[in-house]
Amino acid sequence: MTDRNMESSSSSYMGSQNEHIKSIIHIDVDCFYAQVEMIRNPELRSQPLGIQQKNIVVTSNYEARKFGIQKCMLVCDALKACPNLKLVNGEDLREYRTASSKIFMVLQSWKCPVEKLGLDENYIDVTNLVKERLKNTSNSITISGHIYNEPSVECTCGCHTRLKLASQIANEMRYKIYDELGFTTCAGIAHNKLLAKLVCPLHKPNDQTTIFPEDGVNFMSNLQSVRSIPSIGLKTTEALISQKIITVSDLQQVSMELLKKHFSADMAVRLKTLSLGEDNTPVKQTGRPQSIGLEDSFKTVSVKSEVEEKFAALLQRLLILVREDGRIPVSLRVTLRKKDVKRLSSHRESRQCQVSPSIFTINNGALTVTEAGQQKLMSTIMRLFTKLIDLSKPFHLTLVGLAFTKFQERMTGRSSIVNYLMNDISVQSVLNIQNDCDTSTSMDYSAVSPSSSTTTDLSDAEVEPSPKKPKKVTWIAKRRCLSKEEIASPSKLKVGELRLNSKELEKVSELRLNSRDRSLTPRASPARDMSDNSEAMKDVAEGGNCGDCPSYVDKEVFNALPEDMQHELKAMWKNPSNSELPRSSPRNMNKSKSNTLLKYFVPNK
Ligand code: DCP
Ligand code: MG
Ligand code: MG
Repeated sequence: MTDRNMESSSSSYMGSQNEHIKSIIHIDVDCFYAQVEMIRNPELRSQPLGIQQKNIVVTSNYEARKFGIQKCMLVCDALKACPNLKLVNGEDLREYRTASSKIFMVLQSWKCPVEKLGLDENYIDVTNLVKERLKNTSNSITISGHIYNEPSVECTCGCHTRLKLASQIANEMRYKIYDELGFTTCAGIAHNKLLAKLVCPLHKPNDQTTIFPEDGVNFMSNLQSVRSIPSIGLKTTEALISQKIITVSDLQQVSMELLKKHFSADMAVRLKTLSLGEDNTPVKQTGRPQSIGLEDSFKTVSVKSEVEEKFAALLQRLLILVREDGRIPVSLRVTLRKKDVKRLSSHRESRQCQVSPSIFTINNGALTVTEAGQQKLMSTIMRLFTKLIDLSKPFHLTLVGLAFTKFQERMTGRSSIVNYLMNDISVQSVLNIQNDCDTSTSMDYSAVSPSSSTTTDLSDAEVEPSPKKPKKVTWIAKRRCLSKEEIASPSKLKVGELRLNSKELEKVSELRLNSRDRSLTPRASPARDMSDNSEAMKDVAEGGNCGDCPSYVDKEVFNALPEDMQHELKAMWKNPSNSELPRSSPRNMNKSKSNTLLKYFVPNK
């Protein structure tokens, strides 16, 4: 490194207190697939074990690694190196996905942002937790695990203490994962994601390493290939190599001018800062996947019936994944990779469309699809397929893929307002999906109509107020405009049965406004938004404050209304002149403005 570069990088990591404010942990499971298999079958623990996918050993346990078995070794080579190698087929990823989710859940219990990276890695930003714990700690803090090269000069910003404390938290996390799930893991602890990930495997298996910021440059300079930097991919590596930038040390020393000649200015800066061990990307809390899909690749398929078989097999596997996920799919995407035999090239094409949530039913809490439902899905798939392929001409496919791309959350409570909201959301989302499909009359859009997208099968307590309109449509219509035409009989609206609460209703209004006004397809899970309403629910259940209500008012109905509506009504009752309604004569309400809330309180005849 040139003196100038060294100086600038040195000042950047020693100069500003904010530089090292974060405490990041990276956790990677040891020989992940192999551990899953060893936990399922403990007899495998004592023998060298390889996990096989097709003709490759994708990973092996540490016993096998003693024989030189490496990841992605050909099975034949692995067996040569270790004739006693026990091979387990690892092509079905379900158990690995389940284990991955469980590990993620354990890590979430610290209430810090957790970002999942692949199946066996997670970043955890423990910055705030460290700060909290520091407030309550007076003792000197010792490190847990290894330190990458204890630096002779200690940074003055306090990062050493914070990272030492983070190393103790990492140890707690690893212990809990082991204690609850049986997996050993490695951890890296640093002030940024880059260094945390890179030091994680330094003491494998089942151990952890902390690096202090001062050692970032030195650590990076020892990495042999620029490809070792996580965010540098194959193409960037090739571009760097073409400029004779091979090691990370080369990248540290190369001038910005040269980098900017071959990369965008942003990219050049990013490459340079990464090479110096700097990285300010945040740990982004991982949510649930936006799509769940599977693909199958093969040499060539040119017959429709074979394609159908492939899709049927994929669908079976996909339905298992969806059941594990628990959300209800509302959109399905079909992907094909077409081979152009003349040009010796291939390309991917996709089509997606709406699927009716009513295809999915809940049986003993588990998402299921009946035979008839599966047939419906298959005919949707094949219809999309024929949109992508002109069957009057020969075709050659090398891949088929299926994915569910939009979801509803499952309802948690009986008669939750979420049911109503969900339906509405699915209707909204269709509008976007329609743009993806190039047809306007297909059966896939049948779910567009509100009535066909009811989710009576999602809740055992949904009550239809009218055979013509699902209750939620009626209710939302009332909430929106309360016109006479739309509300044929307000008295029949049994609000109490909906067990609404103010928070839910506010959320509905907000969400509806958002989705309508901004034309958004709601991606965020509404059920998650509403999952913390137990307190408000309790308020409603314990019976509200209808003391001031006129006698004709159904208290149950009143208490079930959102607070703002309750206030509005009370104000009207207090001051009838404002509402143009006599407090004591409910019958006269029919003469009132069509949009008044008091219409809800016309007693049943
Ligand atoms: N994997 C895969 N194909 C690869 C690399 C890995 O299918 N080319 C799978 C198998 C691994 C899992 O991903 O078990 C996690 O990958 P890791 O690189 O973390 O490897 P391991 O966890 O197996 O081993 P280590 O102890 O080195 O982390
Ligand atoms: Mg691993
Ligand atoms: Mg890994």
